[in-house]
Amino acid sequence: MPANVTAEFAKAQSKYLSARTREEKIAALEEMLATIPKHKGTEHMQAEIRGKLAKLRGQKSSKVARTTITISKEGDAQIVILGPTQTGKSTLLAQLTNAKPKISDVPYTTTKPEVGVSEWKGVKFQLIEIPSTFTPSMMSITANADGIVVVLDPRRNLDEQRDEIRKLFSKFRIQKPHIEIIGRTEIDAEYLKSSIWKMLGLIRIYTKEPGKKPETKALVLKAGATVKDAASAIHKDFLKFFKFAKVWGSAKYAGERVGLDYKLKDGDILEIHAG
Ligand SMILES: Nc1nc2c(ncn2[C@@H]2O[C@H](COP(=O)(O)OP(=O)(O)OP(=O)(O)O)[C@@H](O)[C@H]2O)c(=O)[nH]1
Ligand SMILES: [Mg+2]
Repeated sequence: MPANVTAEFAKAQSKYLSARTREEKIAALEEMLATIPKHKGTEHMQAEIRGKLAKLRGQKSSKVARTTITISKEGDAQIVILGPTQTGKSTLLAQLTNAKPKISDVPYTTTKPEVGVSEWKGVKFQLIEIPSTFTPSMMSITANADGIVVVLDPRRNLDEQRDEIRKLFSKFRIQKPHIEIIGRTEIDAEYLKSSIWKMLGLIRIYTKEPGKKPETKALVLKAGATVKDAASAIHKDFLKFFKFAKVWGSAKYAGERVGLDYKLKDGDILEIHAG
């Protein structure tokens, strides 16, 4: 750096060094260019600043691509945990999954997505805590998820926080099933997992073979699915050679015989007879 720069230039340069977003960097570089003493000794540096500016400006068209992050799905559903900072999101993630996120009383402790998997009644949810800075890339994870758990702070006005979340969702065009919970309180894990499941609009079907116990791993289908949907999801031959099925749970009586059109309910046990 040339020794004879002005205080204004030095200030602009320090702004550039601490700039995080593309916009902040551009603004700081423009300021540097405006304040740099224009003489032979700074020509090289002026060119360097112009080069950086051109590069940053040129990135505009690819902005969408660069701000999208995808976390590959694991299990039956991908759920994002978000909310204002210090609401107990990491604590919740650690309570529900195998993840070991950093938990502390320092605001914005979580700075990258924290991922864990939770198993419940034969289904698996992938839970992702995103940082409360809500950057476009983090919000792109939310836009790709199957559902959202919004965690609010009991120490602050709840309606104010709901309003912030509503604005956030509208800014990033997030239209996903979501539930709200109040963080930093004792939350029953069973209750929470069943609420997450209900939010998703999916059903768990436990298939069984005649004379055997039901499978522990659930077959996951969309709400409203029929025996036909279940049969074709298991194996195409099941549908082809279908004779009848027996249902426990939603059926009028345990093990009632039903046909392909029978509408299954969450938690049903299903035995298909084919041959
Ligand atoms: N008393 C009490 N404290 C809690 C509870 N849950 C979280 N905390 C405390 O609240 C602080 C923040 O918890 P985190 O789980 O890190 O909160 P977070 O929402 O992930 O915070 P950031 O990642 O910083 O946004 C920590 O000091 C926790 O120990 C709770 O149920 N009861
Ligand atoms: Mg956290």
